[in-house]
Amino acid sequence: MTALKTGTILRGIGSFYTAREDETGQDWTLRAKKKFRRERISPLPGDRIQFTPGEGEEHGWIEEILPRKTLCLRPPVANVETLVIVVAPVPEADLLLADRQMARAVKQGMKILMAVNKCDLDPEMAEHLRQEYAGAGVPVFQVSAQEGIGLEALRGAMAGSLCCLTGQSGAGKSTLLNALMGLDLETGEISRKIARGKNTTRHAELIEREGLRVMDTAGFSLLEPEKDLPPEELKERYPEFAPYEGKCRFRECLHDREPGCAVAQAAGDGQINPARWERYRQLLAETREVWRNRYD
Ligand SMILES: Nc1nc2c(ncn2[C@@H]2O[C@H](COP(=O)(O)OP(=O)(O)O)[C@@H](O)[C@H]2O)c(=O)[nH]1
Ligand SMILES: [Mg+2]
Ligand SMILES: [Zn+2]
Repeated sequence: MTALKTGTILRGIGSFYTAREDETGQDWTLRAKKKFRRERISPLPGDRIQFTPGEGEEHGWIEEILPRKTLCLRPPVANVETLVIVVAPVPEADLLLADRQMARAVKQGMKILMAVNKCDLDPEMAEHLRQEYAGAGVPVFQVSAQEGIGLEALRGAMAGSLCCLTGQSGAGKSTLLNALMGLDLETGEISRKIARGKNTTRHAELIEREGLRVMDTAGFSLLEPEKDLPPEELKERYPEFAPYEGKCRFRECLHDREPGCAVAQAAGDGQINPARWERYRQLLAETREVWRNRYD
């Protein structure tokens, strides 16, 4: 009986997984024990596991999947610790989308960074967003993946944490990953081909390089519709509201436009960024709508 090893799953192709052993950094080919299928658990990239290594050319076995710290569903990946939201002047930044993703990440206890890419096209944008997100405690990095500007600072903030980049198509995520990690991912409209037999489905893969650990996902969205989010829980995902909790006239205040709302007041005074509050109200309206229709 070989001793169990611990490691992290980098990727899965069909029923085969590649995992990197903690102790040696060696990569192993593994399959999942049958019990996982019975338990309806699929090993995911990012999963921390215990495994029995195979001997020679034989594959080994995944024996245990350790508890997940976070779970993203589209595509499914485990244990992402830091969400890097990439926005750019072109295509025009959708901050409602950014806020929605941020709220999901806050819920899971992820750290959030914002990378404002293509600063060569608009040198003002990052400073503007820095003000907008200061209250939320989100660090904003001005970068140009193409011109190689600001990459060291962003790399420093990402180091040591399992990161995932998200953002609108065309914001420059692939270009940024290439620049940060010295990779050669395809950018632009051409989809990335995965040269493994017929399997050309886009997948997720944990890449460790240059001191960074990044979950490379083609078209990561994190946006599994949240059918079970009670409207009153949305506000808990806005760190800048926290100092005002309990200060509204009504205890059950949703910080929409209720009389005596301390958050609305703070947004009016500029203590809370008014644009963030307005977008919160849009997301609140959406959340209420989904909640009302949750049994449909
Ligand atoms: N001007 C400028 N263009 C960039 C920059 N970064 C990426 N791009 C371009 O933006 C387009 C989309 O980039 P891509 O990395 O494929 O975006 P993705 O869809 O988010 O992965 C490509 O044509 C890139 O060359 C940048 O810093 N400045
Ligand atoms: Mg891309
Ligand atoms: Zn209120």
